[in-house]
Amino acid sequence: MSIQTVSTTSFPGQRPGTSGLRKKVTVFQQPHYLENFVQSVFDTLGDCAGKTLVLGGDGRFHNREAVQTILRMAAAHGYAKVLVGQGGILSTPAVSCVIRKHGALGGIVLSASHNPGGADGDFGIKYNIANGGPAPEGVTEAIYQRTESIKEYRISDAAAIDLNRLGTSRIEQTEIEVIDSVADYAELMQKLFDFDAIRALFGGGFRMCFDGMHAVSGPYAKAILEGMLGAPAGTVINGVPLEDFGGHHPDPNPVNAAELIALMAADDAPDFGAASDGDGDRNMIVGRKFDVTPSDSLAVLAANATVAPGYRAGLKGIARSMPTSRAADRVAEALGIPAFETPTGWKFFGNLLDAGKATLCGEESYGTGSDHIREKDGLWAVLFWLNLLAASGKSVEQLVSEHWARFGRNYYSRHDYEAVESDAANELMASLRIKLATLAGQDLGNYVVDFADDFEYTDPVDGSVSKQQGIRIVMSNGSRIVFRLSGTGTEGATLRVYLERYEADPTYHHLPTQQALYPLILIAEQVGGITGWTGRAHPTVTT
Ligand code: VG1
Ligand code: CO
Repeated sequence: MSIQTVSTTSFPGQRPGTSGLRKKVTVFQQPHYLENFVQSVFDTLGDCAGKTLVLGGDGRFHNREAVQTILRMAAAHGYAKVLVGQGGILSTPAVSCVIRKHGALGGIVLSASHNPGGADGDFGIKYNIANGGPAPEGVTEAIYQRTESIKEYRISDAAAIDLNRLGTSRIEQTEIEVIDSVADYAELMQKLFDFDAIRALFGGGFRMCFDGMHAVSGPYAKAILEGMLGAPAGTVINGVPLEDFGGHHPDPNPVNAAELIALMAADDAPDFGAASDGDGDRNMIVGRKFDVTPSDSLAVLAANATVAPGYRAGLKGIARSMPTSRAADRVAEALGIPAFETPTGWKFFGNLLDAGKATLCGEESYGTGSDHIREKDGLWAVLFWLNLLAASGKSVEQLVSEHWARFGRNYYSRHDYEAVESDAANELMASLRIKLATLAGQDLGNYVVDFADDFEYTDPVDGSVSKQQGIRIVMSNGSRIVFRLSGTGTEGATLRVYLERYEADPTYHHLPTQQALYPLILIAEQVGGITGWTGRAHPTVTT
């Protein structure tokens, strides 16, 4: 076996988006495409000699081939060790956990998360740094610059490693250790939550359904829920990861997790339902005939955090992405702790968590997490809810309704217009930007605009500035409309319109969400000219 230097030319458009580089599988299958990006990562990192790399993916189509390629490239770059998940499988939160536990220099996650998989689906790659979190913008930008001028990459010509067998082997001088995909992660969860209380809950006949959506979290959920916590066999459905996720979007929202939603709406529904996404970092929480919005989930967990042993000392602060509802801010205020508002994408939470400024973080896109790792964490959120249900003896609906009664309710919905024409989407945003200066003080429907801007974030730890992170129109009563273009899609553009209305009065806490937001929906259409630009009368997905 020997190390080869291979000539290559750059591919356009290898700039990571909200969460890594995502393209069609067919794009990644082009010779040198993956190698160019990985070489650019290694070049950006500099000397990897003596260091450890963590490697794994969500098991989607092309995962195993990509793992073998990256192992041979890591060996050519002198890594002392690569920890790779068995079968090439590691969830995003597990990668973060393993990086931290083993003091690795970083890790590579192979996933396009909630995007569909299979030969015609999407593939993706993301680099995480030594704190276990997604590389910050400075690093992803440097990687991108490198991909633009790349001329060669280095790779060992060694034979493929057996990824199914646990244990150690070598490529060149590099030790390759195939690790149990679940063990380190499960050990961490045990430290954070009251497993005895949750075991007792299941022992008392509590019923749950966890929908793995044929994605990566199935094995984790089975090992922890059915294995360690004694939930009955069959609690986890769609628990075997498939290369095409059974043909579905592995995206845990009421539209894509329709099977779980239907189950939870039945008269004999289980007490608790949950689902996770392609790479295991998202979570959806469902009660009996009752869906919980991710923004509310964050707020409820924050308000009750001290029930879990890992959070008994209380929270240092709460961070949410800008489009996420402000329900969590009200909890932070009541607790007398700081609330942070960051751009979309988990990479913006890393500095706050490292600096001890925030303990819990969340995004409206079914992402919740804490300082236990540096990624959002689907199963963690599910275990947190289980801990809360066990400690309180209340139902999901009761917990959320009582939360609203105490803090008020932030009605919330996201309207997505998927695969619209990119130019039209950009023009819609540009035309909104032109209007920004004159919106403040204007009457829109029954609302008066308090302020309107293009969200800009200055990181309170390193001072880095991120501009144009979403257009927000904030009304004088706190209601908001936010317009943003997605940074994770692979086809055209996706326009996201986020709608939020605060309601203090419990008499009005049980309206249908779309009805409660209807006046804001009309204003969003009027101000944004959505139908005119996109040609769509309705969103493709409403969550
Ligand atoms: C979406 C979500 C964002 C999330 C990102 C990655 O990004 O809105 O909140 O962090 O996906 O999630 P965008 O740019 O498409 O709006 V995941 O589960 O793909 O790692
Ligand atoms: Co994900």
